[in-house]
Amino acid sequence: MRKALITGITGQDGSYLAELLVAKNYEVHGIVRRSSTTERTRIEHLLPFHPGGRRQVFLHYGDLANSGLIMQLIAEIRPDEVYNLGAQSHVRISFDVPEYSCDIAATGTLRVLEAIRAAGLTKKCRYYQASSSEMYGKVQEVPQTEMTKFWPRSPYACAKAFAYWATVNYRESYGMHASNGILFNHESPRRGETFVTRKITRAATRIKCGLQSELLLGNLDARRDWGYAKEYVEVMWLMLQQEQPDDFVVATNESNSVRDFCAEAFGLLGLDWKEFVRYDERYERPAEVDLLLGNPAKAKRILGWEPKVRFKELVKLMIEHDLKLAEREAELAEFYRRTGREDEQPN
Ligand code: NAP
Ligand code: G4F
Repeated sequence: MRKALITGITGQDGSYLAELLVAKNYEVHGIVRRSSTTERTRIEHLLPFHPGGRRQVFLHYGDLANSGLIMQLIAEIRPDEVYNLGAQSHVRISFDVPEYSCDIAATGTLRVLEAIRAAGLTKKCRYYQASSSEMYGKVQEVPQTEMTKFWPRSPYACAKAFAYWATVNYRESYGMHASNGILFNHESPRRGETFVTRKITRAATRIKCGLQSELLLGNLDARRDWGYAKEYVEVMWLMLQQEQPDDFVVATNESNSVRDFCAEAFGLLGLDWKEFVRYDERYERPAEVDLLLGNPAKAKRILGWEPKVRFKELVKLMIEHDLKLAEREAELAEFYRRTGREDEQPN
């Protein structure tokens, strides 16, 4: 049984990747942070205590800020594959907490790479780095490929550029099988609710169910290459199965604006987005990434991977999921209203 270690296992991508590796019969280890709630909604169904869960998934307390623990865990687990997905991954928030964002995404990456080296695993352990299209920032060519120059526009993107080059450096210096997946935006019903796509699908469906009256957004002109997260984690695994480590753009080669996303999402519910969306400058960023469009030709040629779920289908699957969620919320709110117990309604 091959062993994989995932940092960021509780996140959107970590949860899909854990599912994929469990299905491939890996022993999956994940690093989790202590928090005041023990809810791990995205991965609960995979844990041993869950009916139908597996004894294949093991969680360990740790933090990418804590090099001693990272070293200890990697030395103990001796994984065949490490997927480094942990990060403060919100670009807007990285302007508020720049030092922390860089500590986790940049130095955290170095901590993991060093831990693999210190454990004497450079020849045994394969490494995947969650690099980001945000590194292209003020884009120097359209579409972006593996050869396009980076021009990062946020503390998050600067940190990811460092992590990208650290990964290349460990490959070149120590012969490690270390690869970068330069993933363009990928979304799903598991996407965090403050990223723009999920913010829109949650709001549109809650508005449809009478739970919310408006949606506050920042820049509607920004264009992103949005794909489906569940498909994107397959590439992470494929990259580590290659004989040679390498870096790959993972994208759909289709770009839409935030405005397009609003129109599609509200339209699916029979609503006109212009009636509900209001501008709020708090959601603007000090420096914006205006346009991302990725060319995944190399991933297709070498890994045989290409995206299947396109923009409209992605919006639809997120809307369908969030509509069920909003309908349940509306039923619950109605129950508490009917029974005169509004104050007791759980958050
Ligand atoms: P996400 O949902 O925000 O998940 C981030 C994960 O990192 C969570 O499990 C989080 O744990 C963990 N984490 C945060 N700080 C940590 C720390 N100090 N120590 C250990 N773990 C920590 O992000 P995602 O969308 O799944 O993305 C996964 C990775 O791909 C990230 O590195 C992201 O930057 C990168 N990426 C994402 C996209 C995208 O479009 N989704 C595109 C390109 C690259 P908690 O649950 O405890 O917060
Ligand atoms: O959904 P977003 O917050 O994603 P962003 O900044 O592109 O970052 C995501 O994708 C990256 C890959 O390129 C990842 F590396 C990163 O970890 C993350 O997963 O914002 C998308 C666009 C931006 O241009 C933003 O200015 O939407 C615009 N936007 C407009 N109003 C908004 C809002 N973004 C958010 N989060 N909230 C708004 O109200």
